[in-house]
Amino acid sequence: MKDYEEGYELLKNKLEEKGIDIEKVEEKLKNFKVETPSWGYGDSGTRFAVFRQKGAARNIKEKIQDASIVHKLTGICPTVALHIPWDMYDDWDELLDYSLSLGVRPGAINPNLFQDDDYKLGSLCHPDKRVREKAIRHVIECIEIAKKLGSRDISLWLADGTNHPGQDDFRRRKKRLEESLGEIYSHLPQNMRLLIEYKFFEPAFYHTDIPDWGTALILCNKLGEKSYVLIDLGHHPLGTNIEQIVAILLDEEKLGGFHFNNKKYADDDLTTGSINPYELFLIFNELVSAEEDGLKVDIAYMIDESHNLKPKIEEMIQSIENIYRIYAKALIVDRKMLRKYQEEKDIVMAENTLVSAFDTDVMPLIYKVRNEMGVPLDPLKAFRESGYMEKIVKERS
Ligand code: PSV
Ligand code: MN
Repeated sequence: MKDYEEGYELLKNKLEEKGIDIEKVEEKLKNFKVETPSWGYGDSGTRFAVFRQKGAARNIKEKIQDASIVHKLTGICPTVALHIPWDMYDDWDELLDYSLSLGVRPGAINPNLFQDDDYKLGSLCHPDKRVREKAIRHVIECIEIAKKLGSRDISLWLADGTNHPGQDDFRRRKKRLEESLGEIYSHLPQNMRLLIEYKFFEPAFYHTDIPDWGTALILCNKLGEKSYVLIDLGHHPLGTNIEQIVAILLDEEKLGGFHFNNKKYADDDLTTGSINPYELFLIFNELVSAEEDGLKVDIAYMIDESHNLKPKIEEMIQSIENIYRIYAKALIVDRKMLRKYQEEKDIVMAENTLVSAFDTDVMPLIYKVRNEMGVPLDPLKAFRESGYMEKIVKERS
């Protein structure tokens, strides 16, 4: 008998007593996928300094190698998001073959509209047509790359905004943005999606052109059915009820993507679930509930973190562990009882229904699923024992 089997039987009985279909839960866990970001494997820093790590990936192939080891050990990360031009490559067919040979493939393509001198006053909202056209051309180039790689999503985040009142005109910028996005959208093939990410401040300090989900939704609705809002967990003012935003966008069938991370103060990109795991649970609770209510939920789950203190691959595995465990907790919420308590206006028991799922140790369930998927029960331990880190430190020194 394996160590977790007794715990699994107990949990199974408990869930079955509540009428929860454990096989369905296991199936969902097996099908869950989360994308890791290429920029999470290379050296990065704060605004003040870059702290280099021994063994950090130096180019796109090494980033893909690292992403593939993460997938091998977790079984749920088969794609890696690319950032252009950071991950520019001269032969995309070759890069695709290389990824596939390692068991992963490129995922969302992220255009970079913030790192060029021309973008000092904005990209798609810039006052000058020349700069807007350059930014549009870059996104169209990303669409072409996505086509070659078989990627479905273009994930767009803009640094556009102003630092000073009066610097530019809000409504004019909005019109420019709509026009630029319209041009980009007209180049998007039928089977691709444009994900629009919002962020309330930074790098612009006075105003940001896409500051919130409402603005992103207005833009998506104007563009059409191939565009969706992307929620980055770090992009809200403190105290924002993110799970409510999730619920509203799900109900509008306009939520297309997620960037997981956690924040303490601003867009800190901390380990997902490390600061407020209960918030992450409440977010997953909305996602699971919408799916069970039959809403169309087609969401690209992605991690958006780039760490410079923790070892990068270990940190990625740690984030994935938190995401998976908390997702499993949301899958075992007793939804029938929750609805019943809500209808009876029994606020205490309704809340306790959520807390009880959150407090449940779901690890035996996860171990069972991992065992059946043929991946290590403890991916972090397996990574530390694999010798991979020592190998890349030597190879990449
Ligand atoms: C910057 O805030 C950011 O984290 C955005 O969320 C993007 O998704 C990511 O960087 C990559 O450009
Ligand atoms: Mn993001």
